[in-house]
Amino acid sequence: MDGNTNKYKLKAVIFDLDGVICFTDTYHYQAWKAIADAQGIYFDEKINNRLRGVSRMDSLDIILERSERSYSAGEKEKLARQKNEIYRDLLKKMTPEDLPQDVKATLEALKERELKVAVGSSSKNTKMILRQIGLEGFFHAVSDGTNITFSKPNPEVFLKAADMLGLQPGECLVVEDAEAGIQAAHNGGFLSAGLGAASDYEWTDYPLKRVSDILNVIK
Ligand code: B16
Ligand code: MG
Repeated sequence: MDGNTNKYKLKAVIFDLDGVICFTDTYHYQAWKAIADAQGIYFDEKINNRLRGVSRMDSLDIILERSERSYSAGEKEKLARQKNEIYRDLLKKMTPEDLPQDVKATLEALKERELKVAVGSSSKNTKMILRQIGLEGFFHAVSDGTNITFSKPNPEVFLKAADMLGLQPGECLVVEDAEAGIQAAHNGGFLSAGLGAASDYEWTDYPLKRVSDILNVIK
């Protein structure tokens, strides 16, 4: 990444949580699968991929697309609450061992280079997850599902993170694994780096094979 070609020099990296910093996606899948099975609704990994970066209630709406009946607002609230209870029980199993070494080393290297680091996640469980994996208090800013009204692809979660850091969007690189997240970054005027399937979405500025690849492109 050539900082000179950007309007601003990069001063911060905003990390998505699920699918970038750690792999809670498997726990989301298990919890939603339990809910879908109990309701007799078909659910598979392909549908699960559509839930990446999407809020809990919007995720439920995607799952209910396969249902033969409609659900009242109250029923939906109950299902979302049950899913979250199962999910949080699974999260209790996480430890600092669930922070990939590549991610840990990258976060430390960014701090050594005096870049700011932040989290931009749709999850309302972000603080619990950071605590479980030993990253509580590590980030300069944490923007998550508890401080936003609009979920990705709305850029609110990243705009709030930039605001907490006192920086402009053009000064921050967003690292994402989800199409909704890459779109959110683009919509907010951020540069984006995409992992996995997000490495070749239309709005992805920098494809990554692993998180540490961002160290090769940030000067
Ligand atoms: P919660 P991210 C997202 O996290 C997940 O990818 C998505 O599957 C989940 O529905 C969403 O958080 C909300 O999570 O139910 O814990 O509030 O990728 O934005 O870090
Ligand atoms: Mg994600």
